[in-house]
Amino acid sequence: MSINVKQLAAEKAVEYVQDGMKVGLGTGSTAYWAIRKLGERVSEGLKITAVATSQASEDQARELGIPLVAFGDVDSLDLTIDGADELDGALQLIKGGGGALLREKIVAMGSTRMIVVADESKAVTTLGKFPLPVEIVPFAWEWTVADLAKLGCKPELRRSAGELYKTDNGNYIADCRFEAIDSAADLALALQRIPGVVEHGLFIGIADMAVIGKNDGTIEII
Ligand code: ABF
Repeated sequence: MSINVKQLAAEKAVEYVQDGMKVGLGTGSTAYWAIRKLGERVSEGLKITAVATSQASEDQARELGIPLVAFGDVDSLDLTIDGADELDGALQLIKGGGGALLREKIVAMGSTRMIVVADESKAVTTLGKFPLPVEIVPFAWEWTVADLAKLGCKPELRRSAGELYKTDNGNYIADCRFEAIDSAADLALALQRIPGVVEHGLFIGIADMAVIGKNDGTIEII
């Protein structure tokens, strides 16, 4: 029987959740396992409250009986557990493959601690093989895409079923192929200077720990 490395990592991360915590629930197929395990612990008596980064995660949490609160009812979170598309040894991440990067960043930055859960295929030496998702406003998107290209990437507007993909916030996603990002910090600054950019998928100085499930059944913690 093959090991589910996403489940392995996610369940390890859930060990860091303690009674009384306010928890941010991530999105994606790895975060799914974390939410499932949290639901199990809640049914065994763990007392937490949670907010979700997507409708899918909210629905899953509700089904499992994890108590959800509105953002207006909490001013910060203790811990967020979320997946990533790529991560390096300095805990710099690319996120947004699932299109929820803005909500994920708001939740992660509102948390005292963020734990990334991933399988070993996500761990890289240099970020950039995964095209960096950048959320942009639809207004004059052609200019924003041209500005993105000037940063040395090949931007492509994301499509879904032939239509331009829209985020939950009504924006577009430009997937920017860099191949290698030499300085994520410099790139983040350059992206912030483009007025049509709402947010980008580089998470720098946000994650505190990564729990990586490996194919041999072990777990690496960064
Ligand atoms: C979210 O889900 C993302 O930011 C990332 O795009 C994705 C990772 O998903 P998975 O765990 O399914 O690979 O966390």
